[in-house]
Amino acid sequence: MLRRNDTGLFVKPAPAVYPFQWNWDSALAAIGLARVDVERGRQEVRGLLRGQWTDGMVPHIVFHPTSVDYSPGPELWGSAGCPGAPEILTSGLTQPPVLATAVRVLHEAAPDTGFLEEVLPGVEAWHAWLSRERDFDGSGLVAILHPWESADNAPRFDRALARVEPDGGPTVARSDRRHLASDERPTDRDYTRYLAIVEALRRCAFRPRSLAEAPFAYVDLTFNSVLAAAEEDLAWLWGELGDRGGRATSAAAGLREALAGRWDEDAVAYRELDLHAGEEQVAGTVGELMPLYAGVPDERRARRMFDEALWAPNRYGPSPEAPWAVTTVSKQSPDFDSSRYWRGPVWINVNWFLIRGLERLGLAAEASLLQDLTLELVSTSGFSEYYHPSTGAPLGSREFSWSAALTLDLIDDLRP
Ligand code: 9WN
Repeated sequence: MLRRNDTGLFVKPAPAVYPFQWNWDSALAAIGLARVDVERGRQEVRGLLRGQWTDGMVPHIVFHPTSVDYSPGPELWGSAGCPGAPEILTSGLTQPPVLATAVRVLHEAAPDTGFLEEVLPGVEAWHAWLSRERDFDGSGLVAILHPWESADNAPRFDRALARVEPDGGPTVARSDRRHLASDERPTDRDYTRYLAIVEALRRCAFRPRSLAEAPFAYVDLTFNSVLAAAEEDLAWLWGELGDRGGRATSAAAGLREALAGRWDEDAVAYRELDLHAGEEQVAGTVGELMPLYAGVPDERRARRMFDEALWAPNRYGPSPEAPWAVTTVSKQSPDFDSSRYWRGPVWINVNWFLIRGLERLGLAAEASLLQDLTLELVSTSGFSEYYHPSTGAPLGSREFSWSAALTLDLIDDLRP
């Protein structure tokens, strides 16, 4: 299936809906490719870095020249008119930085210091850009400036998004509508605001000097946890080249400490922050458990998070009515929706992050429970974009690359 989605230049996230190179999709694809074709995995990393801007940002979409019908496409971004953009057209946003982790997995599968010399400076520049450009409140945590920089349609963004003035954005056709059921996708109401944010950011060439130029700014814990783990992996990779990786090592420690400070004892979760509202919140989405992936809680706290949140039947865990876990939104939340995108369905990448987190924190039995359930889900319903938590039915696009790639990674653990 990954081979079918392979254009030769990059692996498409899905056959028709997402025909270009997306950032974290590619990194997650490379993690799976490390199990079957390391050189092809390295190509994925190289392809993504072709889209890097001179200031370090690795964009969320690289529009490799292919003749496909996708909207909103490169014209929405106008990257060619932005200082520091590469020749190849890209979006002006970024996505959770899984790339360093992918490079580490590739290197562990087949060490190649030449490849590290080639790609580490780019990864380093991206991470440095994130802390330089996106730490708006000096907390050590970075902000996303658009829901597309994380789990875009998650209810945790609703309030911040509602504040965005929907007028002024361009009107574009949505090609997703031609391929997917509309009740599994973001509404037009949300989409209009997504476009309005792009329009506002485009006015400053996607480099707001202050929050006043960014209509949406959110300290998302999925993004920050992925970054914390990636900084640690980057420091390890520099070590393979005999370098101390000083910036990455201290960034990883700083991020972990800042994430730890977001712990909410009553909610048994970590708090996120809508920077324009200035209020930390627990909104009942799985992102609040993601510091597990970065090894933030100690074993005792991680166990509590597992028992009282992640595996709790009334929150994210399996229940008689919804046996497939983990849900992306707590079942207690009024926003829980079994079919719509990031608003409840089960996603394989989320499960994979949590499995790897539980393992690193010493919760091997708990990690296995989630791993078994995840593998059962893909064997029952195939490699879909997401899944209905009650029926396990495939939702969104079929033949979704990261679902297949991460399955390859998970089944590799089962080899004797
Ligand atoms: C917009 C490609 C991407 C993923 C995102 C997911 C979705 C696009 C969309 O698809 O985003 O970038 O059309 O909604 O939310 O996580 O990287 O698979």
